[in-house]
Amino acid sequence: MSCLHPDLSLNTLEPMDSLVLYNYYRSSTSYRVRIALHLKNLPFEYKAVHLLNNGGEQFSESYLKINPQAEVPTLIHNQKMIGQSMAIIEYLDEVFPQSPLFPNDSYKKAQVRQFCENINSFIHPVCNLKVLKKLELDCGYTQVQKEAWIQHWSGIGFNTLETIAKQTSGKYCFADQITAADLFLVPMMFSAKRFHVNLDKFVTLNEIASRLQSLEAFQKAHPSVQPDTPIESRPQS
Ligand SMILES: N[C@@H](CCC(=O)N[C@@H](CS)C(=O)NCC(=O)O)C(=O)O
Repeated sequence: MSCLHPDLSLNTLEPMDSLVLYNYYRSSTSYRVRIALHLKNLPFEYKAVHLLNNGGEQFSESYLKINPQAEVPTLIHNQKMIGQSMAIIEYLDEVFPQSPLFPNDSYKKAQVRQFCENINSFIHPVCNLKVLKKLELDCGYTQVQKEAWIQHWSGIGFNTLETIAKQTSGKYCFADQITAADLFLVPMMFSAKRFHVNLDKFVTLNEIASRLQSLEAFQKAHPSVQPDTPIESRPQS
């Protein structure tokens, strides 16, 4: 592991054909990309960006040159930098077509994107660290109030996902093919549980998630086993 220091130099970019992922162990958007990389069997260098240490390493001058939005993940492939997990996943899928993450059929592909966007544009943003910080600093929200906020918005979002998945799922979100929808679902459920969102009533989503979590790529990408996972968040032996 190379842990990112606020003074990270851009001169440390990797040689051609290497993949470098700037990410954080429990970031759900990072987790999505890690699953894609493992499903496609692509080795990558793990660069940890600690979202809390030193005021948040995502705000360091050197990281902002990589990702001006001050967010993880960022993928670097052949010195090309890509932010936004959806853009990264689509890029990986085009450049490394093994284990495709989107159906060929245009309508089915749109349905998978629709599912992903329900997470990417609706559930995830309201749970994001910077939104929670703002609620705390400007509105005096306590941890309990922040969780109530997340539970409210996530509840609406997961209801939509459950309704869709009831119609489209087989073993996974869309029939029996692992798609980007599955890569977005499992990390979002992981994050929701961190904030004590009760997901019990989403029976279809839970069944899909438990099938996915038994797969090696999902296990390797899990936040509990990353190089920067703190000891207290690792599995107890
Ligand atoms: N839509 C973006 C969201 C990225 C994002 O919000 N990442 C979070 C971690 S999950 C982050 O870096 N937050 C930093 C902050 O809020 O300061 C993506 O899919 O990549």
